[in-house]
Amino acid sequence: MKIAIVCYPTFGGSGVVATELGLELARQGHEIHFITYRQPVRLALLNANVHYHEVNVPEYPLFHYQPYELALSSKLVDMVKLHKIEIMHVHYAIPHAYAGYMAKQMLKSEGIRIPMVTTLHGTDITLVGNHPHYKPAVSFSINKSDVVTSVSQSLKDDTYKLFNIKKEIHVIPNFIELDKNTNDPNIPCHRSAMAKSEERIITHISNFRKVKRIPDIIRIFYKIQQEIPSKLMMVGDGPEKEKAENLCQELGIQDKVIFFGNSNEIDKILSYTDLFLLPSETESFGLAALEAMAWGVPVISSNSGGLPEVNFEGLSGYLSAVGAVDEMAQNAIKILKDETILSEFKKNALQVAKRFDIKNILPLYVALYQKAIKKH
Ligand code: GMT
Repeated sequence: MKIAIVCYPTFGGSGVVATELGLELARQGHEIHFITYRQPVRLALLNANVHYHEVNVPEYPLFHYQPYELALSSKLVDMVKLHKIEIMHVHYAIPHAYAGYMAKQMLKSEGIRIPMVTTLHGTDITLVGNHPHYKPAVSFSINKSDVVTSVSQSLKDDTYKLFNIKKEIHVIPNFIELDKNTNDPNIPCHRSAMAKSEERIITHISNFRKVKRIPDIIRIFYKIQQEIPSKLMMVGDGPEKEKAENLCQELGIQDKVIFFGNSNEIDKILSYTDLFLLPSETESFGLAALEAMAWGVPVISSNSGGLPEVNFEGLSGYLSAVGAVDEMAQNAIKILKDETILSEFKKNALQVAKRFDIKNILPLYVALYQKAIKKH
């Protein structure tokens, strides 16, 4: 199949999922065209099956807001015609599903019919899309998609609750490529540079937005390090980072917390991590937690949104109510203080992650693509 993938090219989970999906489809022989405003961060190499088309939005002083949707829909029309693309898969409803629908209409007027798959990722529904300024456009473009998928049952339920959706929503969970973690001999372990051998390593990775409850992470770690020699790796960047750095100073733990900023070395960091923290206010799935589990890292998370579909209580880690910092710290200590318990959790985290192997998930998307193309 010739497939256009529209996504955000940033470090966010939706862009990562879209990129990894496209790369795996390309490995299976499909022709993939990524269409976005910058080369996606996880897209290192382009080849005969992997193409990237940049959406350019010319700056024009008349416009207070530059019209990205317009440029994206025009680019989609041009690329579909040029490369004879058979299906569009847009990740994140805003504004991708809207631009995709416009592209479909323009192509239809030229006699070209192409189906559109929209994957809902979370914040496009629960935080941003639900805002009255966007809601009618988001509802409309979801209802006009040929196929709609969501990354968890929880997000599916939220979508039906928050919008007037008439379409069936297919739940296709996010995935990880497990082979990469076990087979890559080129990942050197720099554990010794980060922590002493007797110290446990605890990690958080996110875009440091409010929804991630960054201060909770610092406070959980504060309690852990009082009982267990440990270091905290804070990976990512965003509006809450400075506040977190200040809180570490305030609590006197600045020497035990390393702020990495955005990193392309997630695999290296996870390879020596002992515990992952994700106490988010809401999380449609929690891809970062799954990526940690794929490295055999247990997870302490909140129990909100789709997290219980990924992190299994008492097996891959523990889940607590949002904001239950004390309980989360106690559970973390329970896992970390005993070598046997820790290695059992590590083993189980990897076992749970295996359920989300890309090899199991990819056929679900392929089947939906084939059905949609056939129907058109
Ligand atoms: O977590 C974020 O803020 C980024 C956001 C995104 O759109 O990239 O992540 C969402 O999509 C990810 C991939 O499907 C999910 O794993 C995240 O749980 C989801 N974030 C939220 O629901 C807050």
